[in-house]
Amino acid sequence: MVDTPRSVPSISLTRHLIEEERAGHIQADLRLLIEVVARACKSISVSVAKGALGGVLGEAGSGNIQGEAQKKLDVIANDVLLEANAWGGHLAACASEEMDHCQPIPDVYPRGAYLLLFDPLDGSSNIDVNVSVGTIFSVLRCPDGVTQPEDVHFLQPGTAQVAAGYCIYGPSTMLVLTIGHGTHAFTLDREQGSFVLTTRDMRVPAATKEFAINMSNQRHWEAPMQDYVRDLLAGETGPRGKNFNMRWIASMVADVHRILTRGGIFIYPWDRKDPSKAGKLRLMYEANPMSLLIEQAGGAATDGRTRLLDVAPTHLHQRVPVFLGSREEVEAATQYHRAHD
Ligand code: AHM
Ligand code: MG
Repeated sequence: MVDTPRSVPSISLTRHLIEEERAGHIQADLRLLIEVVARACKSISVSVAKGALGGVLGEAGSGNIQGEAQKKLDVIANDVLLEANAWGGHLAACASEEMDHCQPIPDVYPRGAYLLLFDPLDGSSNIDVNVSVGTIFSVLRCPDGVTQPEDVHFLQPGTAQVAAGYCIYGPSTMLVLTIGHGTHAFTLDREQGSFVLTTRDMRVPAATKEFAINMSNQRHWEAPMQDYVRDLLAGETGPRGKNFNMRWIASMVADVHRILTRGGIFIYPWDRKDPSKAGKLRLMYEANPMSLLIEQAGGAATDGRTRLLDVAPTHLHQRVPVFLGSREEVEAATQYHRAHD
């Protein structure tokens, strides 16, 4: 029989954030903003869980700015996040992977001090096959004196994020959050309707024998990437001296969650297929929030050459190569690229 300890009082997300406020790590308006995002994620979790019974599967019949077909749940999740965050008074504007431009908070509501960015439903290709998907979010400060926020005001490096996180809709729904003081995981208690702290201070092991990559793109990679993966696949008699295992869920949220839990390296590299030759993932909605979460858990994140959090964005929907996870492995992959330049 499994012994479930009940003596430790459970710490809700609300209590955790209040304790962080008392410790001087977060201001009250940011705390309330995070609570609103968490509430929106609970609502998205309900829609995702209904699946075919909720009539939420399949295509929406529309496309986003990157020319990708939107799923019904992409649109539903985007609307839930916009609606939940419109009236709280903590935000100046939202930007989403699913919208061409940022959306300022409507004039009928007070505007707050923050900018919120999100990928409302990451891993959309997995929605219809009942595999984990998620919501990724990032919070920036609205620059001082800006009353009418525009896209340009979001173009801040990842180091400027004041909070970042994701919610994974898997066998259980979990919120993983950082406000710059560690990365913490909360599990949704469906009976109570609240997120409960289940892992304080997640740590990514420094070394790993597991990598995550879509190998079908191999022929589109640049030379140092080809060399790096060739050496991983060579196993213990090759230059890396160990046997690597591979995992690829095709939901970044799920792959990063595995890495935060047991280590590994996640890679979406430079890719000749993409017109900007950057790869697939978006700097502002995916790479930056995930990089902050990983760094706060002791891991590393680069674009193959430089630290991702230092990249100065030039446009809202910019794509970047992504290498993140166990510190020693990210350094090894980055070294292959630097040595080649
Ligand atoms: P999405 O935000 O449109 O869902 O796309 C991002 C997803 C990531 O979650 C995942 O890592 C990647 O795309 C998978 O790409 P591919 O289908 O090329 O393997
Ligand atoms: Mg995505």
